[in-house]
Amino acid sequence: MTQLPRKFGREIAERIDSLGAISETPGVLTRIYLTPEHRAAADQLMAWMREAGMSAHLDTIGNVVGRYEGEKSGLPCLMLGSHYDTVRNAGKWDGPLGVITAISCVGELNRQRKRFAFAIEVVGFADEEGVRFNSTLLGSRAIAGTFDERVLDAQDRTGGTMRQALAAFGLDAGKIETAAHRRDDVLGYIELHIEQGPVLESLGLPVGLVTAISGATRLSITLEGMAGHAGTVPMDKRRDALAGAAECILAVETYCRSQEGLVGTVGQAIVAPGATNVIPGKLTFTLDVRSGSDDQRRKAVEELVLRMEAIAAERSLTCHVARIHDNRSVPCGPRISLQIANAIRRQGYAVHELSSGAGHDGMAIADICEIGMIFVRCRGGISHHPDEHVELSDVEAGAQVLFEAIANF
Ligand code: HGY
Ligand code: MN
Ligand code: MN
Repeated sequence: MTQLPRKFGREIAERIDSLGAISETPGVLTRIYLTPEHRAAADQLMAWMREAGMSAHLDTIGNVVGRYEGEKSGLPCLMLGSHYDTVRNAGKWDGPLGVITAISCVGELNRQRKRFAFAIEVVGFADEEGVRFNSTLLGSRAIAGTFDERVLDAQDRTGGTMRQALAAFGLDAGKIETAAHRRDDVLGYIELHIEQGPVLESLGLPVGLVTAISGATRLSITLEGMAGHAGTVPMDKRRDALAGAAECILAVETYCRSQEGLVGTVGQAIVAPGATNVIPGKLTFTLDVRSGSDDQRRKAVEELVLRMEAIAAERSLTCHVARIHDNRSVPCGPRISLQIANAIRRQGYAVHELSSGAGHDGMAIADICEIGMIFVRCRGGISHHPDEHVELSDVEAGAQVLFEAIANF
Protein backbone atom coordinates (compact mmCIF):
# COMPACT_ATOMS: atom_id res chain seq x y z
CA MET A 1 0.00 0.00 0.00
CA THR A 2 1.47 3.37 -0.91
CA GLN A 3 1.58 5.89 1.89
CA LEU A 4 -0.06 9.27 1.39
CA PRO A 5 2.61 11.33 -0.36
CA ARG A 6 4.26 14.36 1.18
CA LYS A 7 3.20 17.74 -0.19
CA PHE A 8 5.06 18.31 -3.45
CA GLY A 9 3.18 21.21 -5.00
CA ARG A 10 5.93 23.67 -4.11
CA GLU A 11 8.63 21.47 -5.75
CA ILE A 12 6.48 21.35 -8.90
CA ALA A 13 5.82 25.11 -8.92
CA GLU A 14 9.53 25.89 -8.46
CA ARG A 15 10.42 23.57 -11.35
CA ILE A 16 7.74 25.19 -13.53
CA ASP A 17 9.45 28.52 -12.86
CA SER A 18 12.92 27.25 -13.74
CA LEU A 19 11.78 25.46 -16.90
CA GLY A 20 9.72 28.54 -17.80
CA ALA A 21 12.93 30.58 -17.82
CA ILE A 22 14.42 28.44 -20.61
CA SER A 23 13.39 30.42 -23.69
CA GLU A 24 14.68 31.93 -26.96
CA THR A 25 14.06 35.41 -25.52
CA PRO A 26 14.74 36.41 -21.89
CA GLY A 27 11.57 37.57 -20.16
CA VAL A 28 9.26 36.05 -22.80
CA LEU A 29 8.60 32.28 -22.97
CA THR A 30 9.07 30.88 -26.46
CA ARG A 31 10.56 27.36 -26.69
CA ILE A 32 10.24 26.04 -30.22
CA TYR A 33 10.95 22.48 -31.33
CA LEU A 34 14.63 21.54 -32.05
CA THR A 35 16.17 24.82 -30.87
CA PRO A 36 19.02 25.25 -28.33
CA GLU A 37 16.48 26.19 -25.63
CA HIS A 38 14.48 23.05 -26.50
CA ARG A 39 17.65 21.01 -25.89
CA ALA A 40 18.34 22.84 -22.60
CA ALA A 41 14.82 22.08 -21.38
CA ALA A 42 15.22 18.42 -22.38
CA ASP A 43 18.47 18.19 -20.41
CA GLN A 44 16.80 19.75 -17.35
CA LEU A 45 13.86 17.32 -17.52
CA MET A 46 16.21 14.33 -17.85
CA ALA A 47 18.16 15.51 -14.79
CA TRP A 48 14.91 15.68 -12.75
CA MET A 49 13.87 12.26 -14.04
CA ARG A 50 17.14 10.71 -12.94
CA GLU A 51 16.85 12.39 -9.52
CA ALA A 52 13.41 10.73 -9.26
CA GLY A 53 14.95 7.28 -9.79
CA MET A 54 14.20 6.94 -13.50
CA SER A 55 16.45 6.17 -16.44
CA ALA A 56 16.09 8.98 -18.97
CA HIS A 57 16.93 9.48 -22.64
CA LEU A 58 16.12 11.65 -25.64
CA ASP A 59 14.38 9.56 -28.30
CA THR A 60 14.92 9.87 -32.06
CA ILE A 61 12.40 12.69 -32.57
CA GLY A 62 13.36 14.67 -29.46
CA ASN A 63 10.90 13.36 -26.86
CA VAL A 64 12.33 13.07 -23.34
CA VAL A 65 11.52 9.57 -22.03
CA GLY A 66 11.95 8.64 -18.36
CA ARG A 67 11.37 5.07 -17.18
CA TYR A 68 10.70 3.75 -13.64
CA GLU A 69 10.82 -0.05 -13.71
CA GLY A 70 8.17 -2.23 -12.07
CA GLU A 71 8.75 -5.19 -9.74
CA LYS A 72 10.92 -6.62 -12.48
CA SER A 73 12.46 -4.91 -15.51
CA GLY A 74 10.88 -4.80 -18.96
CA LEU A 75 7.22 -4.80 -17.85
CA PRO A 76 4.56 -2.96 -19.90
CA CYS A 77 4.12 0.60 -18.68
CA LEU A 78 1.59 3.14 -17.54
CA MET A 79 2.58 6.19 -19.59
CA LEU A 80 2.31 9.71 -18.12
CA GLY A 81 3.37 13.05 -19.50
CA SER A 82 2.62 16.04 -21.69
CA HIS A 83 4.62 18.36 -23.97
CA TYR A 84 7.63 20.59 -23.24
CA ASP A 85 7.54 22.82 -26.31
CA THR A 86 5.56 26.07 -26.15
CA VAL A 87 3.75 28.56 -28.38
CA ARG A 88 5.27 32.03 -28.89
CA ASN A 89 5.04 34.33 -25.84
CA ALA A 90 3.55 31.40 -23.94
CA GLY A 91 2.45 30.66 -20.43
CA LYS A 92 4.81 28.40 -18.46
CA TRP A 93 2.18 25.81 -17.35
CA ASP A 94 0.78 24.57 -20.69
CA GLY A 95 2.56 21.24 -21.13
CA PRO A 96 5.29 21.31 -18.45
CA LEU A 97 2.75 20.99 -15.59
CA GLY A 98 1.90 17.48 -16.82
CA VAL A 99 5.53 16.42 -17.25
CA ILE A 100 6.86 17.89 -14.00
CA THR A 101 3.93 16.65 -11.88
CA ALA A 102 4.43 13.12 -13.24
CA ILE A 103 8.17 13.29 -12.43
CA SER A 104 7.38 14.39 -8.85
CA CYS A 105 4.86 11.54 -8.44
CA VAL A 106 7.49 8.99 -9.54
CA GLY A 107 10.04 10.66 -7.25
CA GLU A 108 7.65 10.10 -4.34
CA LEU A 109 7.16 6.43 -5.29
CA ASN A 110 10.92 6.06 -5.49
CA ARG A 111 11.30 7.69 -2.06
CA GLN A 112 8.83 5.15 -0.70
CA ARG A 113 10.74 2.39 -2.58
CA LYS A 114 7.37 1.44 -4.10
CA ARG A 115 7.33 -0.73 -7.22
CA PHE A 116 4.29 -1.99 -9.15
CA ALA A 117 3.41 -4.90 -11.42
CA PHE A 118 3.92 -2.42 -14.25
CA ALA A 119 6.57 0.09 -15.20
CA ILE A 120 5.93 3.84 -15.39
CA GLU A 121 7.13 5.98 -18.28
CA VAL A 122 7.06 9.76 -18.11
CA VAL A 123 7.30 11.42 -21.53
CA GLY A 124 8.04 15.05 -22.32
CA PHE A 125 6.66 15.23 -25.85
CA ALA A 126 8.85 17.25 -28.19
CA ASP A 127 6.42 19.16 -30.39
CA GLU A 128 2.75 19.24 -29.49
CA GLU A 129 2.14 22.88 -30.45
CA GLY A 130 3.41 22.50 -34.02
CA VAL A 131 4.66 26.11 -34.11
CA ARG A 132 7.83 25.52 -36.16
CA PHE A 133 6.53 23.26 -38.94
CA ASN A 134 2.81 23.96 -38.59
CA SER A 135 2.10 20.29 -37.95
CA THR A 136 1.20 19.28 -34.39
CA LEU A 137 1.62 16.16 -32.17
CA LEU A 138 4.92 15.23 -33.89
CA GLY A 139 6.51 13.63 -30.79
CA SER A 140 3.44 11.73 -29.63
CA ARG A 141 2.75 10.48 -33.16
CA ALA A 142 6.30 9.10 -33.33
CA ILE A 143 5.70 7.23 -30.04
CA ALA A 144 2.37 5.95 -31.39
CA GLY A 145 4.08 4.86 -34.62
CA THR A 146 1.91 7.18 -36.73
CA PHE A 147 4.43 9.90 -37.61
CA ASP A 148 3.84 11.17 -41.18
CA GLU A 149 7.23 11.27 -42.94
CA ARG A 150 5.98 13.98 -45.33
CA VAL A 151 6.41 16.46 -42.46
CA LEU A 152 10.18 15.93 -42.73
CA ASP A 153 10.09 18.18 -45.82
CA ALA A 154 7.95 20.86 -44.15
CA GLN A 155 9.77 24.18 -43.91
CA ASP A 156 10.03 26.61 -41.00
CA ARG A 157 10.08 30.42 -41.28
CA THR A 158 13.73 30.34 -42.48
CA GLY A 159 12.97 27.81 -45.23
CA GLY A 160 14.84 25.04 -43.41
CA THR A 161 13.18 21.62 -43.36
CA MET A 162 12.37 19.43 -40.35
CA ARG A 163 14.90 16.90 -41.67
CA GLN A 164 17.65 19.56 -41.59
CA ALA A 165 16.58 20.78 -38.14
CA LEU A 166 16.72 17.21 -36.76
CA ALA A 167 20.25 16.76 -38.16
CA ALA A 168 21.38 20.09 -36.67
CA PHE A 169 19.94 18.91 -33.31
CA GLY A 170 21.97 15.70 -33.58
CA LEU A 171 19.04 13.44 -34.50
CA ASP A 172 18.61 11.19 -37.54
CA ALA A 173 15.30 11.51 -39.40
CA GLY A 174 15.81 7.98 -40.70
CA LYS A 175 15.53 6.54 -37.19
CA ILE A 176 12.27 8.20 -36.04
CA GLU A 177 10.38 4.91 -36.29
CA THR A 178 12.53 3.49 -33.45
CA ALA A 179 10.68 5.86 -31.07
CA ALA A 180 7.46 3.90 -31.63
CA HIS A 181 5.97 1.87 -28.75
CA ARG A 182 4.05 -1.34 -29.41
CA ARG A 183 0.47 -1.69 -28.09
CA ASP A 184 1.64 -4.45 -25.74
CA ASP A 185 4.22 -2.08 -24.21
CA VAL A 186 1.67 0.50 -22.99
CA LEU A 187 -1.16 -0.34 -20.58
CA GLY A 188 -2.65 3.15 -20.59
CA TYR A 189 -1.88 6.87 -20.68
CA ILE A 190 -2.82 9.61 -18.20
CA GLU A 191 -2.13 13.27 -19.02
CA LEU A 192 -2.49 16.03 -16.44
CA HIS A 193 -2.92 19.45 -18.10
CA ILE A 194 -4.26 22.91 -17.30
CA GLU A 195 -7.85 23.35 -18.45
CA GLN A 196 -7.03 26.43 -20.58
CA GLY A 197 -10.65 27.46 -20.08
CA PRO A 198 -12.90 29.01 -17.40
CA VAL A 199 -15.18 26.09 -16.42
CA LEU A 200 -13.41 24.70 -13.31
CA GLU A 201 -12.90 28.22 -11.97
CA SER A 202 -16.60 29.00 -12.46
CA LEU A 203 -17.49 25.84 -10.52
CA GLY A 204 -14.93 26.43 -7.76
CA LEU A 205 -13.21 23.10 -8.50
CA PRO A 206 -9.41 22.55 -8.58
CA VAL A 207 -9.55 19.52 -10.89
CA GLY A 208 -11.81 18.01 -13.55
CA LEU A 209 -12.16 14.79 -15.56
CA VAL A 210 -11.79 15.14 -19.34
CA THR A 211 -14.34 13.21 -21.43
CA ALA A 212 -12.99 13.88 -24.95
CA ILE A 213 -10.51 16.01 -26.91
CA SER A 214 -11.94 18.06 -29.79
CA GLY A 215 -10.80 17.29 -33.31
CA ALA A 216 -8.99 19.97 -35.28
CA THR A 217 -8.17 20.84 -38.90
CA ARG A 218 -5.35 23.21 -39.83
CA LEU A 219 -5.20 24.73 -43.34
CA SER A 220 -2.61 26.94 -45.02
CA ILE A 221 -4.24 29.29 -47.59
CA THR A 222 -2.21 31.26 -50.15
CA LEU A 223 -3.85 34.13 -52.07
CA GLU A 224 -1.94 35.61 -55.01
CA GLY A 225 -2.77 38.83 -56.87
CA MET A 226 -0.43 41.51 -58.15
CA ALA A 227 1.99 43.70 -56.23
CA GLY A 228 2.05 47.33 -57.34
CA HIS A 229 2.75 50.96 -56.48
CA ALA A 230 0.58 52.10 -53.56
CA GLY A 231 0.40 55.60 -55.02
CA THR A 232 -0.34 55.00 -58.66
CA VAL A 233 -2.59 51.94 -59.10
CA PRO A 234 -6.30 52.98 -59.12
CA MET A 235 -8.45 51.08 -56.58
CA ASP A 236 -10.53 49.37 -59.31
CA LYS A 237 -7.38 48.03 -60.99
CA ARG A 238 -5.91 46.28 -57.94
CA ARG A 239 -5.54 42.57 -57.14
CA ASP A 240 -4.71 43.08 -53.46
CA ALA A 241 -3.99 39.76 -51.68
CA LEU A 242 -4.20 41.27 -48.18
CA ALA A 243 -7.58 42.90 -48.81
CA GLY A 244 -8.78 39.54 -50.15
CA ALA A 245 -7.49 37.76 -47.06
CA ALA A 246 -9.22 40.30 -44.83
CA GLU A 247 -12.56 39.47 -46.49
CA CYS A 248 -11.84 35.74 -46.07
CA ILE A 249 -10.99 36.15 -42.39
CA LEU A 250 -14.24 38.02 -41.72
CA ALA A 251 -16.11 35.27 -43.59
CA VAL A 252 -14.51 32.69 -41.24
CA GLU A 253 -15.54 34.70 -38.19
CA THR A 254 -19.12 35.21 -39.43
CA TYR A 255 -19.59 31.52 -40.31
CA CYS A 256 -18.11 30.14 -37.06
CA ARG A 257 -20.10 32.60 -34.94
CA SER A 258 -23.27 31.21 -36.53
CA GLN A 259 -22.52 27.62 -35.44
CA GLU A 260 -22.77 26.59 -31.74
CA GLY A 261 -19.67 24.63 -30.64
CA LEU A 262 -17.57 25.56 -33.69
CA VAL A 263 -14.42 27.73 -33.48
CA GLY A 264 -12.26 29.08 -36.32
CA THR A 265 -8.99 30.99 -35.89
CA VAL A 266 -6.59 32.71 -38.26
CA GLY A 267 -3.42 32.87 -36.17
CA GLN A 268 -0.67 33.47 -38.65
CA ALA A 269 -0.40 35.61 -41.81
CA ILE A 270 2.68 36.26 -43.92
CA VAL A 271 2.34 39.20 -46.34
CA ALA A 272 4.56 39.66 -49.40
CA PRO A 273 6.36 41.81 -50.25
CA GLY A 274 5.41 43.51 -46.94
CA ALA A 275 6.28 47.16 -47.60
CA THR A 276 4.19 50.22 -46.70
CA ASN A 277 4.10 51.59 -50.24
CA VAL A 278 3.52 48.30 -52.09
CA ILE A 279 0.13 46.68 -52.75
CA PRO A 280 0.40 43.14 -51.23
CA GLY A 281 0.77 40.70 -54.10
CA LYS A 282 0.76 37.47 -52.07
CA LEU A 283 -0.41 36.34 -48.64
CA THR A 284 -0.30 33.01 -46.83
CA PHE A 285 -2.45 32.57 -43.73
CA THR A 286 -3.34 29.64 -41.47
CA LEU A 287 -6.84 28.55 -40.50
CA ASP A 288 -7.50 26.38 -37.41
CA VAL A 289 -11.04 24.91 -37.24
CA ARG A 290 -12.27 22.88 -34.25
CA SER A 291 -15.40 21.25 -32.92
CA GLY A 292 -16.33 18.41 -30.56
CA SER A 293 -18.30 17.03 -33.55
CA ASP A 294 -16.21 15.72 -36.45
CA ASP A 295 -19.17 16.12 -38.83
CA GLN A 296 -19.63 19.77 -37.90
CA ARG A 297 -15.90 20.44 -38.31
CA ARG A 298 -15.62 18.67 -41.69
CA LYS A 299 -18.74 20.51 -43.01
CA ALA A 300 -17.33 23.82 -41.79
CA VAL A 301 -13.98 23.26 -43.50
CA GLU A 302 -15.72 22.41 -46.79
CA GLU A 303 -18.00 25.46 -46.57
CA LEU A 304 -15.21 27.86 -45.60
CA VAL A 305 -12.96 26.72 -48.45
CA LEU A 306 -15.80 27.30 -50.93
CA ARG A 307 -16.42 30.82 -49.53
CA MET A 308 -12.72 31.73 -49.63
CA GLU A 309 -12.38 30.45 -53.20
CA ALA A 310 -15.40 32.53 -54.22
CA ILE A 311 -13.94 35.66 -52.60
CA ALA A 312 -10.62 35.07 -54.38
CA ALA A 313 -12.34 34.58 -57.75
CA GLU A 314 -14.38 37.76 -57.24
CA ARG A 315 -11.12 39.65 -56.72
CA SER A 316 -9.17 37.92 -59.54
CA LEU A 317 -6.83 36.32 -56.97
CA THR A 318 -5.57 32.75 -57.16
CA CYS A 319 -6.32 30.66 -54.08
CA HIS A 320 -4.30 27.60 -53.00
CA VAL A 321 -5.45 25.61 -49.96
CA ALA A 322 -3.18 23.02 -48.24
CA ARG A 323 -4.40 20.79 -45.39
CA ILE A 324 -1.52 20.66 -42.88
CA HIS A 325 -3.14 18.90 -39.96
CA ASP A 326 -6.27 16.91 -39.36
CA ASN A 327 -7.20 15.03 -36.19
CA ARG A 328 -10.51 13.44 -35.32
CA SER A 329 -12.11 14.04 -31.91
CA VAL A 330 -10.76 11.51 -29.42
CA PRO A 331 -12.78 10.14 -26.47
CA CYS A 332 -11.07 9.36 -23.16
CA GLY A 333 -11.33 5.67 -22.21
CA PRO A 334 -13.90 4.38 -19.67
CA ARG A 335 -11.52 2.28 -17.51
CA ILE A 336 -8.88 4.95 -16.98
CA SER A 337 -11.52 7.68 -16.61
CA LEU A 338 -13.20 5.68 -13.83
CA GLN A 339 -9.84 5.34 -12.07
CA ILE A 340 -9.26 9.09 -12.34
CA ALA A 341 -12.81 9.80 -11.12
CA ASN A 342 -12.22 7.55 -8.09
CA ALA A 343 -8.92 9.31 -7.40
CA ILE A 344 -10.65 12.72 -7.56
CA ARG A 345 -13.35 11.50 -5.16
CA ARG A 346 -10.82 10.00 -2.74
CA GLN A 347 -9.12 13.38 -2.66
CA GLY A 348 -12.45 14.81 -1.53
CA TYR A 349 -13.43 16.70 -4.66
CA ALA A 350 -16.63 16.54 -6.73
CA VAL A 351 -16.06 14.91 -10.15
CA HIS A 352 -16.89 17.36 -12.93
CA GLU A 353 -16.66 16.00 -16.48
CA LEU A 354 -15.74 18.35 -19.32
CA SER A 355 -14.45 18.09 -22.89
CA SER A 356 -11.26 19.74 -24.12
CA GLY A 357 -11.38 22.35 -26.91
CA ALA A 358 -7.58 22.35 -26.87
CA GLY A 359 -5.61 19.56 -28.52
CA HIS A 360 -3.32 17.30 -26.48
CA ASP A 361 -0.75 14.55 -27.05
CA GLY A 362 -3.30 12.05 -25.80
CA MET A 363 -4.99 12.37 -29.22
CA ALA A 364 -2.01 10.55 -30.77
CA ILE A 365 -1.34 8.13 -27.90
CA ALA A 366 -4.99 6.98 -28.13
CA ASP A 367 -3.90 5.00 -31.21
CA ILE A 368 -1.94 2.56 -29.01
CA CYS A 369 -3.78 2.53 -25.67
CA GLU A 370 -6.68 3.87 -23.64
CA ILE A 371 -6.16 7.47 -22.50
CA GLY A 372 -7.38 9.57 -19.58
CA MET A 373 -6.91 13.25 -18.73
CA ILE A 374 -6.97 15.28 -15.53
CA PHE A 375 -7.64 19.02 -15.94
CA VAL A 376 -6.27 21.49 -13.38
CA ARG A 377 -7.94 24.87 -12.87
CA CYS A 378 -6.00 27.85 -14.28
CA ARG A 379 -6.65 31.47 -13.36
CA GLY A 380 -9.28 33.10 -15.57
CA GLY A 381 -8.94 30.19 -17.99
CA ILE A 382 -6.08 32.13 -19.57
CA SER A 383 -3.59 30.16 -21.70
CA HIS A 384 -1.24 30.64 -24.66
CA HIS A 385 -0.48 33.93 -22.86
CA PRO A 386 2.15 34.98 -20.30
CA ASP A 387 -0.60 35.59 -17.69
CA GLU A 388 -1.32 31.83 -17.58
CA HIS A 389 -1.23 30.80 -13.90
CA VAL A 390 -2.07 27.95 -11.51
CA GLU A 391 -2.47 28.54 -7.76
CA LEU A 392 -0.16 26.45 -5.55
CA SER A 393 -3.12 24.73 -3.89
CA ASP A 394 -4.35 23.61 -7.33
CA VAL A 395 -0.88 22.38 -8.29
CA GLU A 396 -1.00 20.31 -5.09
CA ALA A 397 -4.53 19.05 -5.79
CA GLY A 398 -3.57 17.93 -9.31
CA ALA A 399 -0.46 16.16 -8.03
CA GLN A 400 -2.34 14.31 -5.29
CA VAL A 401 -5.01 13.15 -7.75
CA LEU A 402 -2.41 11.96 -10.25
CA PHE A 403 -0.49 10.17 -7.50
CA GLU A 404 -3.71 8.51 -6.30
CA ALA A 405 -4.56 7.41 -9.88
CA ILE A 406 -1.09 5.90 -10.36
CA ALA A 407 -1.09 4.13 -7.00
CA ASN A 408 -4.45 2.52 -7.83
CA PHE A 409 -3.88 1.90 -11.56
O1 HGY B 1 -3.63 24.08 -30.24
C1 HGY B 1 -3.88 23.41 -29.25
O2 HGY B 1 -5.01 23.10 -28.97
C2 HGY B 1 -2.78 22.96 -28.36
O3 HGY B 1 -2.48 23.96 -27.44
N1 HGY B 1 -1.63 22.63 -29.14
MN1 MN C 1 -0.92 24.74 -26.06
MN1 MN D 1 -0.84 21.93 -24.13
